[in-house]
Amino acid sequence: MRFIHTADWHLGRLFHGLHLTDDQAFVLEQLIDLVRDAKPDAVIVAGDIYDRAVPPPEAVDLLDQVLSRLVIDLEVPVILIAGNHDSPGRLNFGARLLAGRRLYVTGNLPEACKPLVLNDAHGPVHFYSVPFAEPAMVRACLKSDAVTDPQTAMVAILDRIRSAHTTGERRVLIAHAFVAGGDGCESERPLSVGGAGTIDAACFHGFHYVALGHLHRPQSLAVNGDEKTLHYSGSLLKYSFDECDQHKHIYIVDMDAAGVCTREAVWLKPRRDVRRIAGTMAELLQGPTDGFSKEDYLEVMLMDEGPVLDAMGSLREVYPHVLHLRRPEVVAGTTSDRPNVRTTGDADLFKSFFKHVTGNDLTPDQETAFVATVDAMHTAEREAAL
Ligand SMILES: [Mn+2]
Repeated sequence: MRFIHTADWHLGRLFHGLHLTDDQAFVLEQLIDLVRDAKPDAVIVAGDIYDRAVPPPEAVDLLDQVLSRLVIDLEVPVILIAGNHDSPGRLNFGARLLAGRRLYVTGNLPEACKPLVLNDAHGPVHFYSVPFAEPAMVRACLKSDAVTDPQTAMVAILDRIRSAHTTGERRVLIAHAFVAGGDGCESERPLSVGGAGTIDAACFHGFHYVALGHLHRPQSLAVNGDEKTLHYSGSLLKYSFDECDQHKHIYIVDMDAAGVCTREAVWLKPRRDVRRIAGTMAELLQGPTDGFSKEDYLEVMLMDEGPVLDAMGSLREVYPHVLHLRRPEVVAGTTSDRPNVRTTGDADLFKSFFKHVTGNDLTPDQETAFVATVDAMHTAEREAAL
């Protein structure tokens, strides 16, 4: 049995105000090529299909196209579950109809978690879809007072799966959860208010492969000392600047007759990389020195010590996709040679600003003109207030 494990597509995501749909389409095109070449028996997307409950039409259209090409053109079954960003009810639309074409969608948590059974030369493999659900939802759905938090909710769901299906079949679990010990990043939305909302990895015993979504960094965690079964594929793209050093990929998983899985990580090349760069304006405006593309999405740490006029505008002439500007704390804060804006008069503040911007001292004539202008403004303000 061969399947592809991916998660956290977040279709429709905005990145610093920018729509990422074209970037998402770019890597999903590579996924389709990969499916055509690797010929998996199924493709799993472990939640956060969309970035929000009501996604923009462009995101819905992209998902429609990708799924149609995988399921209809390439005839590969696709298994989707809802993540915490998805609307369970909206994602669930048409689930029974779509299952007839081998697109298996689980938005709402089902009362009875029946497996999807796919066969290979060695027999059946059971795929269990556990969409993200709030503990209160799980408590109501399972009618179990023992469910009070994400941990007890997952335990209740998995106990039910294990008790209903005790035969020795090979089994894969698909879920969207924060497993304790996992390494998070800025683009994940917390799963619970107040608490960490994490689940012990030990809960996930008894499955040959646990295909997880939620954490955007690809990573594996040990289940009772076994490091071979529980994996996060990570998100489709880098969705925050603190992910700039990560490598995003998907897994091709091969399961043998005994259920033992081996994984191959395949990197999907992004249309534009997400990077952090640093330097003074003069250095940065000379262009990239380390061979990276000017077209990347950039967060720039500006190292100049004084004010810089229209830094974003100037940088974007060289790097069109600068999305965020930062200044080091020590520069933005209180360096000793900067005037204190609370105690320094207007004229002295302006002198200091003028010197930073032009490199020259204010001439006596210029200072006189500045003082006269400010006085006139103050006078006008006072008169207007009377
Ligand atoms: Mn996510």
